[in-house]
Amino acid sequence: MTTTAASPIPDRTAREWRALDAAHQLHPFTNYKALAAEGSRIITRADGVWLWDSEGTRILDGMAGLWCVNVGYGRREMVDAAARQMTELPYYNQFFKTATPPAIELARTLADLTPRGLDHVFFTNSGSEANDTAIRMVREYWALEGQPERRVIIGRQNGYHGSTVAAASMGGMDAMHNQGGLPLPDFGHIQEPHQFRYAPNASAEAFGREAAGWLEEAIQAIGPGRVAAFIGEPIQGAGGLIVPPPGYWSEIQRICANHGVLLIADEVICGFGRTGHWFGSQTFDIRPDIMTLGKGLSSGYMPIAGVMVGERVVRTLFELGAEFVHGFTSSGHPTACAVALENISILHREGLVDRVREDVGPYFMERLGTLRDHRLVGEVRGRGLMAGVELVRDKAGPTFFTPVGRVGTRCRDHCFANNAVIRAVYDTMVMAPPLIITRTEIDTLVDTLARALDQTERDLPKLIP
Ligand code: PXG
Repeated sequence: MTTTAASPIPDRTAREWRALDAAHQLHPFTNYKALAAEGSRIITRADGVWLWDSEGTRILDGMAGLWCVNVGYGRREMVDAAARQMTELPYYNQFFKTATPPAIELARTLADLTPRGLDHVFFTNSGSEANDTAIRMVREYWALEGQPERRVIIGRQNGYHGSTVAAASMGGMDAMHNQGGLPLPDFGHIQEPHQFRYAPNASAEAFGREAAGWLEEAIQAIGPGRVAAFIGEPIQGAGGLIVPPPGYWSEIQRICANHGVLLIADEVICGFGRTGHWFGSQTFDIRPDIMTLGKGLSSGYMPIAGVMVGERVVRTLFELGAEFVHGFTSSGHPTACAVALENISILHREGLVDRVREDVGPYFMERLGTLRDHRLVGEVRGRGLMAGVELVRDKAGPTFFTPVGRVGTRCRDHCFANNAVIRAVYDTMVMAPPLIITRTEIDTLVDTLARALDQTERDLPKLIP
């Protein structure tokens, strides 16, 4: 096959792109008036851990896109996998008793890769859809089991499970609940296990037991006969990089088992090596009934996500179920599946997961640890290649900043101005670089954050009255 067509994307100046963007796009999670006034930064290309903008500036991507570009940018093998599959069969669906080889092969691969007992997958296009699917599936499970009143799903404050109406209800983001009348009925939330905020001076073990106990209290308050499932990210990402204290997950597991409540692990961020194992569930020894995947499944090269479903639910769906009336046009999209397969094979071939656990992950945490002495830094926490640096007004106490988020946002802006993408969640600086990052690049990332912290400290009198 020969390709002769010119690129459908014309050459435009940065100014033109910015003007057209403001004129025609509504961005996700964005204040439209503020963005239109400021203009967006136009990212034009990328390689490894580096991005380039339309001015030609090179930027270190400390967030792997949005926690997803695990194998890094510029992978020719991924392009070839997509081109091969698009040439052979660019699209076909999996409705009406049809299937395609890439989807079947990816399903088999995921069954091997994920913890034992999770042997079936339902493909979706996004993490939000995966979580939405999980909601429908657990409620169908309980209906088939003759307990249709078991509908409530318990999540956590500042948990993030996506932006569809149901996934946002299951998440615990107040700002999202405040728009559009969320949460929907039959969702509950418990506090997240954020020790530094809720019990900084307690022992980690005692706090772990206390925080898991909030689930027991919620189940009792709702009524055990009404609770369908509990969902949690092994490490909460978008909610501020909350690493659970020791013993937390084993206690959660015990409480769920005790009440027959299904346990859903949202691995959309933690999956595919981020925490130094293939899945966060392995890092914390969680044995979920259902696991949702996304992001790193294709390293963001194609939109694809999915729900891994364990034996308990699968048996009921097979034996008692009629039709599961749910699915998307692109569930199991062949090109996305081919790219995901190549992505997994790169992770294997290059030993990237082991590298996170044994080499760059510990190095990253060690280098970030040097920031603990900075006047603004209250806590440094993380695992593998995901980390948070929480800023405080005063280390004693600690005393947090009010208003929340202003100092973090300023620090984030300084990071950007110094050409590193680092996120601020409230006043926690959050990083999740591509898994291929080198030690030298980690040094650059941490040095950039250190410089931004100094600049932010100098701004404090203007920021905080
Ligand atoms: N679960 C988790 C744990 C996530 O982090 C989703 C589900 C939803 O996935 P989709 O593919 O529908 O976006 C996510 C997404 C941020 C940020 O600013 C995080 C996400 C998405 C956008 C921004 O940290 N996580």
